[in-house]
Amino acid sequence: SPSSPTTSLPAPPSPVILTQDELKKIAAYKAVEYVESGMVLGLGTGSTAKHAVNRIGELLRQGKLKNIIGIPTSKMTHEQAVSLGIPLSNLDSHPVVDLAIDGADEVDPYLNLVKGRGGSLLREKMVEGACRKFVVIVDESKLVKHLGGSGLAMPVEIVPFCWKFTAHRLQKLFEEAGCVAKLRTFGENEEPFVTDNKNYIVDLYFKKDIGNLKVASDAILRLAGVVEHGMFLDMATTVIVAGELGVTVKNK
Ligand code: ABF
Repeated sequence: SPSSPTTSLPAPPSPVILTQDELKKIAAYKAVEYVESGMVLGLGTGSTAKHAVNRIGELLRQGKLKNIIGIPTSKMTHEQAVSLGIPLSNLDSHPVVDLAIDGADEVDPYLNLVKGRGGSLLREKMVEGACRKFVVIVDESKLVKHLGGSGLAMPVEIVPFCWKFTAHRLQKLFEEAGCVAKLRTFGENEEPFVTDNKNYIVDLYFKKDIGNLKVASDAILRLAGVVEHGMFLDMATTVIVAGELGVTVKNK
């Protein structure tokens, strides 16, 4: 009988658990579907964008994409694109970019972003600010309610000259939000991390909500010594989120 303890039923399919890197790749491949032959393309930086750049290289090699011109957002992506044979240019020669694809560290419900934990925020902001369409690719761990509210770094690129002074002023600016400003370092000797533009990065950590993002952005940019910050407000036109339950495409 069906209730007999000896009845053996086929085992249910075991759920496929995707790694974070597999989710990043899924989002990246989906974004590359927006790429058309002849486009000037902003090429992002980071472990998610890397998959998109690889895919573009692959489609070029297969002849499925033609006449692409890439504008890399970092020296690292420049090297990756060169190794894949993607023809490259820059904003001086191609000031209008058709489409940029890049990762992000945080995405809020209005598609505002925090970027720059990878250290490339200045070139990313220049390239992505010049594009007609900016597609952001993330796994679902990057979704937040409020930018800077995740207890993780809000990066600010500053000039090395008197960096302690600038870091202190940044911290003071957000005193009410319990801000702590830390110079980004690397290695055992805690050498300052130096960006592609030979600047430093100060990471801001907040204990409380920083309030109106536009106001915060303007206040940071008004400080002499600041080059750029990692809030990308109202820039993304599409965000592709890969999660365990599938891919979601959010449009502005
Ligand atoms: C870059 O890569 C950044 O602006 C952001 O800091 C980072 C996201 O990294 P990952 O895709 O490796 O999580 O786009």
